[in-house]
Amino acid sequence: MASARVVVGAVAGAVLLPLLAVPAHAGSPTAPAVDLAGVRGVLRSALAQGAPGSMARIDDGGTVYRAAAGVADRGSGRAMGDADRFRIGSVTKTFTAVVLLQLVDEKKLSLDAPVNRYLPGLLPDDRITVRHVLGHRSGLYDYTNDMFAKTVPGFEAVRKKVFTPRELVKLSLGRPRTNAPGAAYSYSNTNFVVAGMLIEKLTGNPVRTEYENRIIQPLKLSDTFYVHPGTKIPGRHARGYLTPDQAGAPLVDATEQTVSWAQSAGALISSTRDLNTFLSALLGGRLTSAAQLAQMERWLPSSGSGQGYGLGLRRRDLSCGISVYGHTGAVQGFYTYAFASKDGKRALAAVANTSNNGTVLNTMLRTLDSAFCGKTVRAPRGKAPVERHEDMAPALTLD
Ligand code: REX
Repeated sequence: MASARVVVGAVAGAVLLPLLAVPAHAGSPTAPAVDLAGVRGVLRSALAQGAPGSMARIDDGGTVYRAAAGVADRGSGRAMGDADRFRIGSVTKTFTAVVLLQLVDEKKLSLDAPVNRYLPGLLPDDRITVRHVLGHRSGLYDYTNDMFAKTVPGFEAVRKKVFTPRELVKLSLGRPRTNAPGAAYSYSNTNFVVAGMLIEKLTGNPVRTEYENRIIQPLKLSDTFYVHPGTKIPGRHARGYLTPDQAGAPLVDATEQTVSWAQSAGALISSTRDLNTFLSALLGGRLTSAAQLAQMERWLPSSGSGQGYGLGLRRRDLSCGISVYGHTGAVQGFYTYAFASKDGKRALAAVANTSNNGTVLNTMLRTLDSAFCGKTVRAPRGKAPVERHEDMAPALTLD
């Protein structure tokens, strides 16, 4: 077993603390070395662009790289620490998909069966399958588009609200569907609310119990919680600051909220360590059968070039040609990137404690290049990328 070496590269405000140790690369011998200085530079840029704080952790074989910048709490001025918990937003979708794929392994669910087989009458179209829902190809409208059209008033209107999943689905069904079942990728939180309803119907338990029994406890994710409809983040955590739409308006502390508007689409709380453990376990084949992991990794094109979506799992093709697998998250006050290499041996989780700030979001994306491409971020001209998985699944695009 590889010995664990810890590398701390903490940045408080713009002041660099000294590195305590310089790691040798501990992952696959062919993988580029982690560029921790690059990660720290990205975290500092996010601060300059309006994030109060930012942090990242890379787990590479037995080696841990940590970096943090700025503050976790603007009130007290407490520095961001890489162990601070935070809201992971849509990275929750990967947890939800794993639970459902485990249920497929247990023969309790069929990916190509209509959702209505398990939840009779829920959806207005019997052609919408479980697979369509998990791949954002159902055509179910994303009710959050309307909910958060005005960022701060939209948030304050739901901050303390408790929805039933059926109420959220009803909001979606009040709008036309975006595409015929299976015909196109169209990102929608509605899909993963439906996924949560499937979990509850098939197991007879709340999603919280299933996350705990199937993922949190087996992987010993001691920073990971589903507290819905509770509003607080347990233990030491970063506060999250929502950026208003009006330039120059003060940030809104959004830390406390039910996240009931997202539930199984985005309400989990976690840490960078736990997210790395989770993705390494998933991609390392330790959470589902190989067959179900392969289903999660049947990529179809999603929005934006160099990206694919499987089942609750995103693929991003980096500038050096390496592809990474995981999810992004955006809930009020927090942006998250959680991605791992194909074999799960290297994982990165990076967070900024602000949201509704596209500049910060784009900047934080660059932590992926530093973590997985090292200093070499461009594939040589004319050379094919080293790793690509554009595994079209024709059966999924029937309409
Ligand atoms: C909600 C609005 C965005 C946030 C959303 N979040 O759909 C889900 C998520 C749960 O994490 N999605 C990410 C708000 C992107 C993903 O799947 O990768 N924005 C904010 C507004 C805009 O209110 N008017 O930025 O905090």
